[in-house]
Amino acid sequence: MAFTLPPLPYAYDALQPFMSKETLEYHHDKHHKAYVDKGNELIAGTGLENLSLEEAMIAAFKDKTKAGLFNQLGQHYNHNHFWNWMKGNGGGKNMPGALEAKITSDLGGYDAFRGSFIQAGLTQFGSGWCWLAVDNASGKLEVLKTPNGENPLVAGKTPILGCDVWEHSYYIDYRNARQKYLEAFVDSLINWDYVGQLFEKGPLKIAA
Ligand code: MN3
Repeated sequence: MAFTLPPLPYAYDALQPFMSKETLEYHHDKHHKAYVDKGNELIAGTGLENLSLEEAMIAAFKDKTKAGLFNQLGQHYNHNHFWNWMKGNGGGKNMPGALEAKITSDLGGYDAFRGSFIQAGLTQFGSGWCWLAVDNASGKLEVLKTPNGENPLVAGKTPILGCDVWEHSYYIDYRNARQKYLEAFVDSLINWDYVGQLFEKGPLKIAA
């Protein structure tokens, strides 16, 4: 079953002024589409074609000869969620109560989360992502960063929020000011309802 590019869950201008229509047109229509197309091309003939996206991604991660495929599938997975991790009039502390309580108990509260999430994104050298994830073994929330197309699933953690810190995500709107982009993401864009839904679903354990 071929992977497909999902439509954006909102209008291209819905995240302005924090993320422009131009950024979303390039990022969704060109970059994400390229991951889907290249992923479909590279998965052909590997025997992984009939797995779910998550299963195929983990299998490709474990096979070092499939690093190219892994990065495409990882980026497809990451971007599928990334569009939903944002909304107009989002961000700030307006989140579901159970999630807020968990952030307080595991991370020391919203301000500590905000600081460490932005710091993780800022200190990811080169392209990658910063994350809020649940460790499947301990059940605790963690803030972490990953390079390129990687994500917390490959380390036995369930991502519930992620921010793309590849330059294509912010260069049109913020030029090289990654910190300003990360601050805008946290303060004005996070769709906490979607983060809360993933939190309530609990650990995602992929058999592979
Ligand atoms: Mn991207």
